Amino acid sequence: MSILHNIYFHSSAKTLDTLPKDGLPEVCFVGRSNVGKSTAINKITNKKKLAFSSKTPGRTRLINMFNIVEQKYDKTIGYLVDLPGYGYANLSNQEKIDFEDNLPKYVQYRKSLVGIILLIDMRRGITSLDNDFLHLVTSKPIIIMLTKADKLSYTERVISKKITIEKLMEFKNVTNIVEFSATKKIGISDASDIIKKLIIK
Ligand SMILES: Nc1nc2c(ncn2[C@@H]2O[C@H](COP(=O)(O)OP(=O)(O)OP(=O)(O)O)[C@@H](O)[C@H]2O)c(=O)[nH]1
Ligand SMILES: [Mg+2]
Repeated sequence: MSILHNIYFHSSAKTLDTLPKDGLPEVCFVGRSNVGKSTAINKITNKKKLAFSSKTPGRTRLINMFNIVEQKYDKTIGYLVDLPGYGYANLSNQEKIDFEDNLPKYVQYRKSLVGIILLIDMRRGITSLDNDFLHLVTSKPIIIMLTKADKLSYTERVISKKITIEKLMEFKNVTNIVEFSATKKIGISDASDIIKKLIIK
């Protein structure tokens, strides 16, 4: 069994000061609203409803932490973190302020953040918000997960991946690009291996 399967809901935070103390390594999932962050967490951890996903954008509103437990010693060894998506228009003003303030701070200053999974809808490619995000975070490893690969034909996937790779050349901290499909189970083990290596250094 993958160590990422032994995972539990730990806590939800609205603001950064209510997150658990900086400590054990954590890997977060970021990207546009509806891109598939919560779904990817469920697939990678082999759970149905660990993170809540939804057809409607804006499902995840809080910073949700899930703790990975090392079975032998029954000890938490790290966290996966599900974040609200960016680009969701229907947030209240306060939520917008909270999020626009929190996300940059979290990804730039959270010391225990050892890696960022940036999810990009393979049909859309890198959007301007994704581009802004990539320019913001230059000091942490970023893994690109190209989601909803099942919605494209083989040829479309090849083209989309090629364009994305070209656009990512300038970002030296992008370490991997993984095609992913929750429905067709593409890329789950590749993504899991990368995350495991980040958590267990
Ligand atoms: N076809 C297909 N649908 C997917 C895939 N991944 C996610 N979805 C669907 O996309 C929708 C959004 O998924 P979520 O996981 O809730 O997206 P999210 O990025 O967490 O969204 P927010 O919490 O709003 O930021 C749901 O209807 C999922 O079932 C995939 O790989 N293929
Ligand atoms: Mg979500």
